Amino acid sequence: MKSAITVSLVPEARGGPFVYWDDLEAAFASASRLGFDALEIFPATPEAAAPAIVRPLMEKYGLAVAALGTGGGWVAHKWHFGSPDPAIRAQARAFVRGIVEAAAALGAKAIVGSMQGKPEPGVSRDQAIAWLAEALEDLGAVAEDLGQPLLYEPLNRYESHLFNRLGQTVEFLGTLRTKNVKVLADMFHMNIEEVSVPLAIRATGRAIGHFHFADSNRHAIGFGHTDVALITDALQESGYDGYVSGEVLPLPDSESAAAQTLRAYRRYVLGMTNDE
Ligand code: LER
Ligand code: MN
Repeated sequence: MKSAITVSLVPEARGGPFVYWDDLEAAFASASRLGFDALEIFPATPEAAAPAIVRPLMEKYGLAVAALGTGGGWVAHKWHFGSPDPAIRAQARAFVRGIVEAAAALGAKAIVGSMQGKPEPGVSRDQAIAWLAEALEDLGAVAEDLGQPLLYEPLNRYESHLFNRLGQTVEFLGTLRTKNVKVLADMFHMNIEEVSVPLAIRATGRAIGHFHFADSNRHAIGFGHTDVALITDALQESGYDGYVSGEVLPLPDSESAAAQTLRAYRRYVLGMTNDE
């Protein structure tokens, strides 16, 4: 596995669970100094994560990019796949496609989280799921042509009326023709929704394509009450070999949340003791 840490470049996302904010180069510099393998970037537009901007920073600081989030389309424009307005659904799809292309150019995956669909008057859950499926068929195939899986993230009940648990998500993804959409398992959402987080991880196994590392209160791992070892053991045993990415609140401050995330990653994922 490899370590990653999040940076948001979207002013409208303020208050959200991102460790670094606003300044991409400062995030690269801090994550590199602390010893992370990669950054996960939440850009406002595909252009903000263009290779001409991001590649030189990857080279200068020796970091990879794990993933790009697409939620900027929701927080900045209120676009999503479940809108009754076909023009908004088309905008949502074009935005995510742009991020899929920018991500692939960086060797990274794109994440469909809040763009998946919000409740709308007159739109049934079945209809919203059908539109989500259409979008994932299209975007999963686009990502496949570019050599990357697409990530789909089940969210907790307060953020999504579609799929809240890993098991439901795997079942839904199994109905798609594309086999290129993988599950993003986020410890914060799982803590709210799963009967057992370790069992959900074991049952999902190889379908997990990305992992958000957060404690029960969405602070850095170790700052809440999660029994972390049970979860990281399940992840190891499921054969997961991707990024473990700190998507947490910047508390008490960005640098401390990042440093704590890396300490926890080294202890629980790499099995290192304090003096190594
Ligand atoms: C995005 O990865 C996520 O987990 C959402 O809850 C952010 O609001
Ligand atoms: Mn997440």
